[in-house]
Amino acid sequence: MARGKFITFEGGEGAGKSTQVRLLAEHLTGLGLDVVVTREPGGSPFAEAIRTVVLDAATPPHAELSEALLFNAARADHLERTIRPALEKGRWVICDRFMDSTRVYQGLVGGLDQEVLDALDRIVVQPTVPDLTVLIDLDPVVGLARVEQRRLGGALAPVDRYESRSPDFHERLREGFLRIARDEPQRCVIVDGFQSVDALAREIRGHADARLPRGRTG
Ligand code: T5A
Repeated sequence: MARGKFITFEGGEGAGKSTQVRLLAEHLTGLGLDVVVTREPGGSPFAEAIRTVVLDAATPPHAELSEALLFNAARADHLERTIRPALEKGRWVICDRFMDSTRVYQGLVGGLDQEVLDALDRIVVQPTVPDLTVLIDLDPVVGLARVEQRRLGGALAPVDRYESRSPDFHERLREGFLRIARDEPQRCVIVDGFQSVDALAREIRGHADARLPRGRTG
């Protein structure tokens, strides 16, 4: 059986990742594909337990290395229990955040050495590098306003440890994601998150259909 395709979504807080993950999954399911939607940190029972700990704003700040190890511990379990078995069965996996989030949050912005991150990627991720990564680029002021609006609208999600950081932190996140996507154009596409939900979904569908022909095996 042909291996399924692995698609990841990346971007800053409130960029619209979860919304677009859902819409792309609906599109691909409509085409007859067997689609698994998942997220990071999380996506398996152990990884979800780590998510609770690592995103809890009530605990004091962690050292960047501890965070990177925790995100990667969650990722290793997620890959082993959820992502790789699905791909091997020919299912398509769409993941809300993945390795680029660690590279940006803990690496480019957090200051952790690139060598450490490269080593963790080699140990944990390879050979399961995404076939396509969609970077939703958005002014962080707009993204954070959307998150706040959602909270005021009744979604009772607590503020996580990153949402409350300074505007400069979020601007550096944006630049970090753009740098990775520009350095790896064969894997990544950059889309403008300021469009309407529907226009953005159409653009992302176009990229997925063009870059990941359904007959092609992995
Ligand atoms: N993290 C994660 C690390 O530091 N290292 C790592 O290795 C990993 C994997 C995860 C946190 O963990 C950090 C990064 C993060 O801080 P999370 O709860 O998963 O935290 O948070 P986010 O991924 O940032 O998810 P959000 O839900 O905050 O944002 P999304 O998914 O980008 O946005 P979405 O789709 O939920 O939309 C937000 C709001 O905007 C509206 C939606 O309806 C929603 O209300 N919206 C739009 N409004 C107008 N126009 C559009 N085009 C819109 N699209 C969505």
